[in-house]
Amino acid sequence: MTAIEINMDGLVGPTHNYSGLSYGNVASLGNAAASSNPREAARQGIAKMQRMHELGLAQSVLPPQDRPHVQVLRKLGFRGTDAEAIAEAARCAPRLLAACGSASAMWTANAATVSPSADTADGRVHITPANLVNKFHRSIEPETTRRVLKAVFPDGPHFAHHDPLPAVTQLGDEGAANHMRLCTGHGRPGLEVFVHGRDGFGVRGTAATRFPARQTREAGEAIARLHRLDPVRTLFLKQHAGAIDAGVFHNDVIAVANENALFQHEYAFEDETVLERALDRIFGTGACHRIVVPARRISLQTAVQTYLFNSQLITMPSGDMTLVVPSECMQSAPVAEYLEELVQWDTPIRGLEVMDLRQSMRNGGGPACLRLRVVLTRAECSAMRPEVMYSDQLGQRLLAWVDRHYRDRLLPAELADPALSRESRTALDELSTILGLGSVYPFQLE
Ligand code: SUG
Repeated sequence: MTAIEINMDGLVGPTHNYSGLSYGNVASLGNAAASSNPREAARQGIAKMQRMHELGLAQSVLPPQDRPHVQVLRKLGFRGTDAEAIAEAARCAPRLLAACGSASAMWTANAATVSPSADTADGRVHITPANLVNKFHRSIEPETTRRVLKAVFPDGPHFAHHDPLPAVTQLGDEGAANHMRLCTGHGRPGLEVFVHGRDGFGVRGTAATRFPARQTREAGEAIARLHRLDPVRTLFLKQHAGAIDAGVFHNDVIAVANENALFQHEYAFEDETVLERALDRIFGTGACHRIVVPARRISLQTAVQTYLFNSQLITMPSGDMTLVVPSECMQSAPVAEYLEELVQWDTPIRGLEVMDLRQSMRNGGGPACLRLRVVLTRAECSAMRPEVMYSDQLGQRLLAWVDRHYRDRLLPAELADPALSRESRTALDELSTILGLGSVYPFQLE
């Protein structure tokens, strides 16, 4: 069966700000309290979508979520009108307001895990929104994510939607950021690799001591069962503890796979041999290209600073692969030199694209964080909501929409401004019509 990969990028939301909410994410901590520019952030994201579209790739858009999340503030005891609940939270619990105000849903690599129909026993695309329990500000995303994904991919003969896993730390799930798929063509059965930082139950845990490991082995195992994956073509790999302590809070900060290529750091995984053996067994020796960057060329610290491995690895219409890197990579001499050599070597990676995503990068979100990959056959493509597919025309509409509704400066303290919530809701109401999604936000459903 032939199939294509669609990159679904999250639009940056109107409350994009730097609140230092993600312990273990070096950029988020380092930029805490800095001033952000939501308009520029959204424009940078749209520029990436436009470039992918120009390169001939299938690109689509996922909407931001409504923030501050007033319904969650109410669950935490803040009362009165929306403006009163926000004002009370700002006064007595500003950290809770910051968490409820984060635009973190833009990193759609964490929205869900998606298994293509070629890998599942019932021949449907299986989708499980991530519970994101490790960080409170992210744990409030799955409900709306689920509604949006159901609006885009209607439940039925083509798509199977699952509930997020139970929201407990033993089943911590961060979605596709810890999921890789290797295959010899998007439409052929692949090897699905679930990467975890720790065991949820039992004593094995993780050896990482500085930063928390977000994803558990049990979460990956549950998703593999729900998605009805073939156990022979499913692998559970443990992250290298040293990488987590260096700030690799998701596997996609240290490895990226596309079709038969895997680009990774030497210290991405605890045990390389199990991966090597699985690739040889399933695809035949040498069919998959594993490009392993040694620490003596690029240290873990430089990998985290530049987000080299949070690049998107894409197959171009020509069949060659291109690495879409954040501009920070070109500002680091060892990384820029490595990339210059890489495209000359005999690997599938032949081209480079450099993206300026600095607004998102300052919160630890690079090119790969901003997109959820969905592999679909032609029939599955026709069953999805067409309005979310990116086109030049949609890009122009989105830019005009951003310019109309977004601020060009935001400090975390300004999340207390009740006007921000009103502006955001007006913008999102309009966007849900542009994207043909119907009512997906709590404020539209009340
Ligand atoms: O979960 N940052 C996000 C970045 C997610 C990146 N995604 C992937 N690697 N796939 C996180 O840590 C920071 C928000 C703040 O501090 O205001 C934040 O949530």
